[in-house]
Amino acid sequence: ERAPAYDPPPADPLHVGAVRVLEANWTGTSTVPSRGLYPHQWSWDSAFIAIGLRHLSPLRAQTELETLLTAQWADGRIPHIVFNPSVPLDAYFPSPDFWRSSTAGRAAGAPRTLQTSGIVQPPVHALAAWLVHRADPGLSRARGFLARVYPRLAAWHRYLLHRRDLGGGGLASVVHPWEQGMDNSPCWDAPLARVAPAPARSFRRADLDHGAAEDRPTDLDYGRYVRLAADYRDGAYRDGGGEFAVEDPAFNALLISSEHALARIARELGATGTARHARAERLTRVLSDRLWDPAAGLFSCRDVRGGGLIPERGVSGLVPLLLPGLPRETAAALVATACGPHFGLGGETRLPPSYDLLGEAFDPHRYWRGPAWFNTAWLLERGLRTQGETARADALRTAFLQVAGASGYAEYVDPFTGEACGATGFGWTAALTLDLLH
Ligand code: 9WN
Repeated sequence: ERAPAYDPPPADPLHVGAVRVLEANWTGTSTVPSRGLYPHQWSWDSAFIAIGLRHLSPLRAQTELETLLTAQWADGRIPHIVFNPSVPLDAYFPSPDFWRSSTAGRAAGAPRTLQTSGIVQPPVHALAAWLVHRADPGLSRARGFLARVYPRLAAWHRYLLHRRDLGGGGLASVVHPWEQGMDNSPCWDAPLARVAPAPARSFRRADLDHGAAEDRPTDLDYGRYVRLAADYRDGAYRDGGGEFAVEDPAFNALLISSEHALARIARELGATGTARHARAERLTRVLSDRLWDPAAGLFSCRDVRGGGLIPERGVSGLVPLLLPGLPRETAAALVATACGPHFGLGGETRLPPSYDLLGEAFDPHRYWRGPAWFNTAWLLERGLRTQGETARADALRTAFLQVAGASGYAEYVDPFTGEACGATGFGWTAALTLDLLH
């Protein structure tokens, strides 16, 4: 007797390709953003990656976050890089011998045996932990996943809301452009201009071994990044004294969104979560009071050292769309700005650019000075949905999936053409593709 005819379901090449990237970038305990350019574990990358991995393997998604959290410092900070000791020192700059976390970070409670950086990245982690839990609550409960991560996430938020309230108004400040994650955004040009760059000959850029120089930050930018990081290290990573301090809308909106997620986690663990939701709502009002720029129709960065809002439109200013408690008229103004001439969503651009299309510094290929990035596109997609803008969210989702696949899961793309820039096979691009496919 012949076996019945059987056609396996056609495999979606977009799904298969994304899975392949995540397999290739998985090290056994976490996922690298890119094998060549970024061969260690990055903090906000891992949060976005876990959000996608949960559809593939909830266990691996939990592990991704738990691995990162084992590198948390005693003061609550989650370092922006956890170094893989088996990767050669010269594969990435700045390397562990620059940060010297286990010695210079001792007073701040850096781990003794792991090597990490000493700065942080945006707090996407509690949001990621909640979404990972929801993918398989049974497994999560059986492993005690939330019970183990909750105290660490709570300490992380405490660090940001207390030690990092450098402006004194209730929001967290970043003390280095790498902390906000959009490294060379024109929003940093004015506050960075005050920083004396470290001499170019005092360091060697490993990024240029992998990326085209015209797609990367400049040597002058790097000189300033190195100076700020070295000063922070030389001050034993104590908070408060640095030359650079900025309140950023995306960083704070992610903190607020994660605070809502932490409230849900607390509830799942048997508490009420009410105080955390209330704090998130209060922080949403503080964000509006301190960073809303009514004339520009978006949120701006506040230069805490220079005093005042920075008059540049970055995609970061649209990310507060994520917040359910945003006043109606603010949300409407943000949608209008996203879809207007500065960002061209649903019109001129395929995906939202990282910076104002009409801004003087706009450059469609240079890193965070214009190209579109998939993590911010994912955040805006979620934000539009939160605000009830379903048709716009659907259109952005479709564009995301098309451009991600066609670009080989690129790190970032030309916002008009979708042409790939930077690395391909990039972790969060693949992971967030999986998330939007589900
Ligand atoms: C510095 C890893 C990281 C991302 C950042 C992105 C880039 C590092 C670099 O790569 O920054 O942290 O060397 O340029 O700007 O958002 O987390 O993917």
